[in-house]
Amino acid sequence: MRQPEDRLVIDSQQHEDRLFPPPPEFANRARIRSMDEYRALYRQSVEKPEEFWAERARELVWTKPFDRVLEWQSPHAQWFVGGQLNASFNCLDRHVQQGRGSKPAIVWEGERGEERILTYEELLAEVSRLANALRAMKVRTGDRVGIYLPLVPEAVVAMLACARLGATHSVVFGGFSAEALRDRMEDAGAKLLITADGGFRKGQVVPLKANADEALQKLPGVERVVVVRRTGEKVPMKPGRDIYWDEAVRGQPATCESVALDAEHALFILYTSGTTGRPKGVVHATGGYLLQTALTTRWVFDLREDDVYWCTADVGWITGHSYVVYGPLAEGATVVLYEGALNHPEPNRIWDIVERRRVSILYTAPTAIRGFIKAGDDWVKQHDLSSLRLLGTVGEPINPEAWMWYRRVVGGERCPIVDTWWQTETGAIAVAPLPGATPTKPGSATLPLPGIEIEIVDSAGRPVPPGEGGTLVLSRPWPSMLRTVHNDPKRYMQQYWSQVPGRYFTGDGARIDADGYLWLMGRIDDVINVAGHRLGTAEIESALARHPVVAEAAVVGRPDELKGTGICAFVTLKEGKVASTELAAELRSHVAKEIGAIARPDDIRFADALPKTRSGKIVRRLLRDLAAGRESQGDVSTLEDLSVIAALRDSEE
Ligand code: 7RM
Repeated sequence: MRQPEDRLVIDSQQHEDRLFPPPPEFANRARIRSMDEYRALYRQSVEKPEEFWAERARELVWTKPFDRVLEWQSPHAQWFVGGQLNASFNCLDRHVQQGRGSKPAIVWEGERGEERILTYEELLAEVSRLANALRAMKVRTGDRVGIYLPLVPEAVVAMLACARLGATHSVVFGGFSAEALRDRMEDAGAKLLITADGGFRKGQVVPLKANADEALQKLPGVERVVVVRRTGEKVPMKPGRDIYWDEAVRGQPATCESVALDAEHALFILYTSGTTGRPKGVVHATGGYLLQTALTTRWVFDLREDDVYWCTADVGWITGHSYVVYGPLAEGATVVLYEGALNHPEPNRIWDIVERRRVSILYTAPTAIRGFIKAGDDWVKQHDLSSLRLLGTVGEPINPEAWMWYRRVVGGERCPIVDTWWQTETGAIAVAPLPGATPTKPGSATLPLPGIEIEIVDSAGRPVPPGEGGTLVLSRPWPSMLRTVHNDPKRYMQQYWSQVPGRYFTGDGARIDADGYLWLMGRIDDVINVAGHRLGTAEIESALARHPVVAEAAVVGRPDELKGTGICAFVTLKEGKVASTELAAELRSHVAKEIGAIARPDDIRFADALPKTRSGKIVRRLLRDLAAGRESQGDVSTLEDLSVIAALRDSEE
């Protein structure tokens, strides 16, 4: 196991001693108001975990109460065994029945400025209509449904309609390619796909339907395709397979009884990159996931009835699942949904939305924050941001400079910042400050939330002393943990529970300081975090290797001012193929086409050979050093003579 010492560590994290206690005005009104309260809650959660979770789980609406809280046969957990509930009911009907029907659930804004507001009552009606339509198309409890949509209200409606029927949804981010979509739909065994004629992104049309058609060419298992009209462009519709959303729901009743599902029923599968070329289908279970996303939304965002809450993530990522859809809707929040790029048409689009919608809670990514810093403070200062009361970040470590800027320029030194650490696999936020209780340190995700136990271990799995770096592991099961890897239970075991036996392996390097605060230091596996999104280097390598001129490729991350990590690909060409700037450009587009634009390499560096160990493993550490050392791409048409390094390495071993 590689240790974090050979990873980039933001130096200033090491010496950060600024401490920001919660502002008293905030703490006085907060849901959790003091460290004493946090500690008491935490203690209860680890000393009597079953009581702790059971008490809170009873706040959800169960059609059948659970018999047992937890069945733990490491590494397999079952939560709320015997209980039945429905996530869509808990996110919608419950609030309508409690008299919040006319409260806005979704405040949507299109990139071109269009607006749609759906109250809880209206959202419930839309979800019910689609659920009825899906049922009419033979979608049954347990079937898988693919969702490949732009960030329009229909994306949320589609997820909740699936949840209503107990069809397991698998959302694929609209920025992914046809190939990526096909792989995921195939692995998930999807029966139906919900997509759109297109989407808008930075003024351009994203051809979602064309991608879907390409993906489905060799996927007869996907029997039906529902198409949202978004761009209004004419797209080919395959008779018998394709139907427009509006036609599918026409005449369908606006009520649809929700299906009572076992707590362990698979709510969704979400694919995430791992250390191999094949993404993993992370499976989440209904009861535990819903409970923990709801509770963490309440605790970490201190959510109140009158908040206007905006998490800028796309529903194609786990952050969108947990903190755009399930967590906030289970809590009855008003959620802002924005279709486009945060800096389109100008760098102030995000601040314009905050001002006009009176956003009170803003949750975004460090990469976005660094982009705003680069655009300049003036874009922010044009706007009245006094509605904001809380700021959050997620996706990657935030450098203290960016944290301080976020606090000062966006938060007016008035808003607490919650730096939230979690993963697709954890389902919900695991480590974060409680804004009314926890004093924050810029760059630290601070302390574990109730129910989460963290440890830092060395390569032998032994706990390290405070302050020392190691691997972050979670030491007990939690309700929203992943249940398995779809179609690959072995991988679930190997990837998460074998590296440190009995502990959940996060893949992150970290240290815990003398105050117990957690400092993340980046991935220690071959996963890179580009602009807050996880990419497997192996995935990019296989994409490159599929290009006819490529003999071999090795992909590493290197520091990038905006994206946190940039992608650098070392490529050796087949005999007789000649490196050139044009070829580099072609390879970059090739990867974007194979995976999606987020995976497009920043640098292509042609090499005559790749440095390898005797056993044939590419020495990535060397390549990382090389990639970090020379920032400029320079003339990519020349071959780098890496055979020397390769030879050097060989003689060392
Ligand atoms: C929510 C999400 C997970 C990986 C994780 C980390 C990194 C996420 C933080 C962070 C430092 C944070 N899910 N990460 N949040 N690193 N501080 N607050 O991003 O599955 O896509 O990625 O992201 O490396 O393992 S994810």
